[in-house]
Amino acid sequence: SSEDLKQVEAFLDKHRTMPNMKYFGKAKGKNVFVIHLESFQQFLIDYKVNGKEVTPNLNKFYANKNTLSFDNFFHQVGQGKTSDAETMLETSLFGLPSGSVMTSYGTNNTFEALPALLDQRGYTTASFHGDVGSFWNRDNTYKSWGYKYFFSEDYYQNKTNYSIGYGLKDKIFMDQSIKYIEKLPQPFYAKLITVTNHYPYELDKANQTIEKTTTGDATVDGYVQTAHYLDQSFGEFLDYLKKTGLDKTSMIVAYGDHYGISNNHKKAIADLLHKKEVDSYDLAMFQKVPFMIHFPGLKGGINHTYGGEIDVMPTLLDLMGIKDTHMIQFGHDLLAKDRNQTVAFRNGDFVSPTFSKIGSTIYNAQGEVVTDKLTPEQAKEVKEQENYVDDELSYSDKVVTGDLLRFYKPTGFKKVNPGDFTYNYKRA
Ligand code: GP9
Ligand code: MN
Repeated sequence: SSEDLKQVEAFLDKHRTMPNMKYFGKAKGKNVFVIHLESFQQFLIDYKVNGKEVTPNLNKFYANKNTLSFDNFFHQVGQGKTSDAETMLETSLFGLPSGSVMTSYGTNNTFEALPALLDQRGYTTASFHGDVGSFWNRDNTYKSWGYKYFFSEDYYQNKTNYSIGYGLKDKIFMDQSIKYIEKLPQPFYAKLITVTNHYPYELDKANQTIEKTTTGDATVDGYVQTAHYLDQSFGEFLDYLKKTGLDKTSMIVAYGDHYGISNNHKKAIADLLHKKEVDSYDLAMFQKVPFMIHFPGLKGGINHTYGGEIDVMPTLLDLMGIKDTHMIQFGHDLLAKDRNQTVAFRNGDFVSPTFSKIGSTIYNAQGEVVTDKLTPEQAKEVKEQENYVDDELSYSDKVVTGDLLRFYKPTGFKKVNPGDFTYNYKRA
């Protein structure tokens, strides 16, 4: 009911942050590229196999003086995997405790999503993906989110060896996306979802241009090869942006959607990290994924704030100079100075620069178990973190399962009519 929405708003109002004026509006009017790096974990940045960099292009991008890179940024997905990442990034709502928001609620719920907000401010919005359009119910969800265009598998030429696993190989996908990108009226918001670096990390011989790791875990050892291939496709795409000058007029955002190596592979993970063994805290830290923002003139560097996917939309809105003081968003601008750095995982665990909770165990910032050693003030701090995490997850769930944005009437926001979209346009 609208009463429930009021409760949610009261909770959100208690935790609102102020935008950082050093960054607010700095990307106003620019095109936006969001590059979804499938299953890409932070540990791959600067990682080497036999002395060879796995991701040289992303490493360079990460360290570029005009790139803001976050090294304590966590994925927060649940069962909805990619779809949870997309939901958090573009609506600042969490995925659900089980299932997928996009699959179960994407078709009929009301959203205040990033594509719609941008559409209403004159951007052309488009999503690109080399898999069938119905995967994760994207074709319907994107209409509810206000995407003007969705270029899925059918819009790409597919020949023998063009696809592997879930869809078009990343280099071919990136390359063929260009002809559509070139037709988008500017400014545009374009999201490109890669897929080759996806479990079980298969790749044709010709594209295997780095050696596998040698943990002996067959499902893990191919990961660096597909990551290397993804990195090359990213490098080629950046070359295209440079060649056309689009790099000058665009903000480029790149992020990893979730882990590629699950916690079922502890021994292999320890091997990869050159450790004897890994504990639950190490595994929590292993959930870091890259989040990078780049545009000319941006004051770059490595930012150590703790955050996650839920925080992307408010961060981007602030950079684009779009006021979001009344929006129903569960994240907070990563550049805000007064933000709460407690990062919720979907199961209620959390990490933060002070304390982390995994299962019923509390860890300090050094990763030591301190469950029974907390001072009363520390115990109080942890309790507050726990409450905050429980509240934000359950309020977000209420918004989704109760379709509470039906009752939401912000000034200046027009509700999306999914019927306005067809995604049946001419193939190039
Ligand atoms: C397929 C894709 C994979 O279209 O985006 O999703 P995932 O398995 O990573 O959730
Ligand atoms: Mn994924």
